[in-house]
Amino acid sequence: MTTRHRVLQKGRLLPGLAGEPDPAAYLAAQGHTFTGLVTSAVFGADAALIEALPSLQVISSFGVGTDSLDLAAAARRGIAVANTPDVLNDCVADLAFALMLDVARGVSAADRFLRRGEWHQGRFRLGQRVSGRRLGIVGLGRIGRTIARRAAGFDMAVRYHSRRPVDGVDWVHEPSLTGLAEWCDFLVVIVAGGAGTRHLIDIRVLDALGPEGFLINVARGSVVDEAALVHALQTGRIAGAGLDVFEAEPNVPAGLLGLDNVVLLPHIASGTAQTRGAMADLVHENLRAFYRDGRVQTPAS
Ligand code: NAP
Ligand code: 8YV
Repeated sequence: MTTRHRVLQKGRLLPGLAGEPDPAAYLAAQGHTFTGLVTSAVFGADAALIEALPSLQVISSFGVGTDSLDLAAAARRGIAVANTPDVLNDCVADLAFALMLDVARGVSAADRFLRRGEWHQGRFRLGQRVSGRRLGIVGLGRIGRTIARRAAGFDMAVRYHSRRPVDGVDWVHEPSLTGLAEWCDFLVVIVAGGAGTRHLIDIRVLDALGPEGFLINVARGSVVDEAALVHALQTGRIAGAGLDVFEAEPNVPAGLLGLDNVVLLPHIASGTAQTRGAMADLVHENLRAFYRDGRVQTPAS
């Protein structure tokens, strides 16, 4: 006999909880009927939602970041939690390089210059070289290592900072984050978000990066002290920034919008048809594995 499972989608992957006119009333009436929850790194699953689903057994999240999932609340109830690691490494790493090249060479700024007709009045300003420069990576996890491998193709010297040196890699571990920022030309942030990394990139790190250094953030907005960053960019304390993520998405500080030394993207690092398709497949596979074997394929930790 086959068992039917009811799976609630937190966000609008297909019509889901977000499409309900009164989500709270819907959960009060129907919450007990769901054994699974599909959500995403952006939509998350907080303790209140988990509590509103008393029969919940499995959460399958679209995305690798777990900062928006209350893992402790899920663990207390013995709920299995899955995310989608690895399948997005390449596209996130590609976008880190897109931001590096764009902000240093002024790709978006030059495009705006041309469209404004300013080429008729003179040449676009000189950019900064990317290849052959120094790349500092904050967080040498799955995506950080993929970024480091890409750097070989650009003849870049690579060092990284994480709480512990990573076994089996040749890149130099820098135990001090400000030391890494002082050393590098491009500081790429790709650590996990959440309380443990909140404002890891603060004014001290930005000052260590200095007026010739570029900050790239493809991790989480919470990792960077955004007010300090805006000030550093406005006053030339760093050269520029490429940002895919912000502290209060989709709100972007007004102070950034008028600056030509920043490239601003709406959280698109994993956003290719191929990668989002692979992430969706893994969300589905995690649910199937759980309902079939009682275990998800890629548990979130
Ligand atoms: P991962 O394999 O878990 O790597 C995370 C790295 O962060 C680890 O190397 C860890 O090393 C380091 N880290 C954690 N806390 C740290 C701290 N306090 N100081 C320094 N390093 C710290 O994760 P991943 O798959 O590479 O993904 C990384 C993050 O990227 C995700 O959590 C997500 O938030 C973000 N992301 C963003 C997008 C986007 O669309 N922009 C897409 C995918 C992922 P130690 O534990 O040794 O310190
Ligand atoms: C996605 C992400 O943008 O994987 C993550 O942690 O932030 C991104 O891949 C997100 O999951 C899509 O909702």
